[in-house]
Amino acid sequence: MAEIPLPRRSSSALIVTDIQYDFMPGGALAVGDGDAILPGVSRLMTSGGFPFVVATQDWHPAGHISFASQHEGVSPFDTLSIHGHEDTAWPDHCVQGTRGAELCADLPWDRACAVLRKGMDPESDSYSTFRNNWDRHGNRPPTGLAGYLRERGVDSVVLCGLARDVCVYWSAMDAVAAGFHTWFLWDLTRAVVPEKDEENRRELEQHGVTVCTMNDLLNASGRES
Ligand code: VGL
Ligand code: ZN
Repeated sequence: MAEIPLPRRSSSALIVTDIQYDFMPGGALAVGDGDAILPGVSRLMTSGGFPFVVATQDWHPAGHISFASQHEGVSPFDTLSIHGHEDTAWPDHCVQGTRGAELCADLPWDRACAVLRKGMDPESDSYSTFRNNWDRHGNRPPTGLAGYLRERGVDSVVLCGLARDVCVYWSAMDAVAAGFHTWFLWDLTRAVVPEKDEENRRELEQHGVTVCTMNDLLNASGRES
């Protein structure tokens, strides 16, 4: 098997995506088996292998445009058009200030140098941690994370969290587009729609994302500092 190229220790950031109660079992937008990734994510956050750990937090105002409840006759997980782009209608989730929007207390958040909140524009969603979805002006405004990471000397990002096929997927695509070397820790993600796993994985790899596992990183002896 070909050797997997590894991120340089000194210039890589671990991005821990949307580990919030609403995405856990019993949450408003529960991702199947979402809690299974917590021990591994915790281990990586404390491994000392990443000089930068960034957390993201889905943080919607009540009545957010992505909620099915805001659209007549639309049910959660239906497809709808938002500002002319096909998107998914979600159950109400991660509403600012609610328990479901909190970061799960099981993880060592004291290790994070930044917590990036997203999805705050009432009229635009934000799956990716680098850019919002399409807004009413036809733009995908940047969140500023790419600049933050670059200013800190980061050239490589390693992604984990929820959901594999939504926020982690779009973060990986935008990370590559922004010029970062990008790793996707497949076993430290879970999907809303696992039936599309193979298709999504192929697309990620076609765009230049390296899909790997936590053990690929932990077992690697040759990870340059
Ligand atoms: C997410 C759907 C809606 C995610 C956020 O974190 O993957 N999915 N909002
Ligand atoms: Zn959301």
